[in-house]
Amino acid sequence: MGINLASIINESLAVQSRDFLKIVESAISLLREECGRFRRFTVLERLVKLDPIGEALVIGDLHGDLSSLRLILESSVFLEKMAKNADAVLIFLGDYGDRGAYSAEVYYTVLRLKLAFPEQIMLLRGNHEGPADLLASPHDLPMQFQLRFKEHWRVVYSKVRELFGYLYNAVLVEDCYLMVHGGLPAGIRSIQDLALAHKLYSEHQFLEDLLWSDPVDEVNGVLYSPRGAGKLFGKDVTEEVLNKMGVRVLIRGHEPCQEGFKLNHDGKVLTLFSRKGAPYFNAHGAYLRLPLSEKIRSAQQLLPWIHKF
Ligand SMILES: [Mn+2]
Repeated sequence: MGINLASIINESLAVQSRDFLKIVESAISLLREECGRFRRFTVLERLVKLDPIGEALVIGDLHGDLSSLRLILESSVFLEKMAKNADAVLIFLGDYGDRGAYSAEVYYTVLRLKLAFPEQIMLLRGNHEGPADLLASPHDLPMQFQLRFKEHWRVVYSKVRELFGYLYNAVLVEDCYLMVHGGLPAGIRSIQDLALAHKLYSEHQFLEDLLWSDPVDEVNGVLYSPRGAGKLFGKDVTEEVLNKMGVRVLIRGHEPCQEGFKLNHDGKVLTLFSRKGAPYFNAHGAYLRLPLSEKIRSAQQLLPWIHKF
């Protein structure tokens, strides 16, 4: 028995506030209880430590682009693989809503999938899912919900805002990868800091940097970010943080790329952007099919597993 993506997407297009709310509430309960050891991963606060076994499909920013989400899941035939194989996991790098017209539908579809495959899906937190004083702007989710759910939009929106607090700060695959939405905080001390970034939030900028920062080449240290939050971080920061976390490559989303992906810091950083269309002008979106047991030393070696569309 598999899962029918087409019918979930049809549900997402027709869903009314009551059923939407139920899905968000169920996802919150699930994520709230998600701690300790699962079949293929360990959850430590808001960090997932994923076993280096099997395969991961990694999807970057979606920003309300339901048709790219559909295309990725259909062309990869990955849900079918997940139904047959518990070692197949699906990782979203965050930024599900805002910008694109189908934010509610993307949230609905992603959360329905999480509920269908609780132990095979990891949902990272993006800067569009940040805490109240660190939320991306323009944040048009409330407007989209007003159009979509009419007088019920406030209760739906506040439940989705509650959900944001349960999304993950990072996914770590020992010896190989760190996955976050934005970037690396200079000065982060330990894996514990990654796991607790949302709670250390008032004392440290770790969460802000994880959600907002961008890598820049030919620079050392950190620079002011034109985004107004997070920083631009250099190769030395990447090397230091990756060493401290015991991994080789950072996989992150957050930045639109013309080809759907890009490399920085001599192959230590891979960016994936998985949506197309206005207001961005990237020619392609991309996703990654990651063989988790391969001992990858550089993102250059991941190029054969990147799929452009
Ligand atoms: Mn972002």
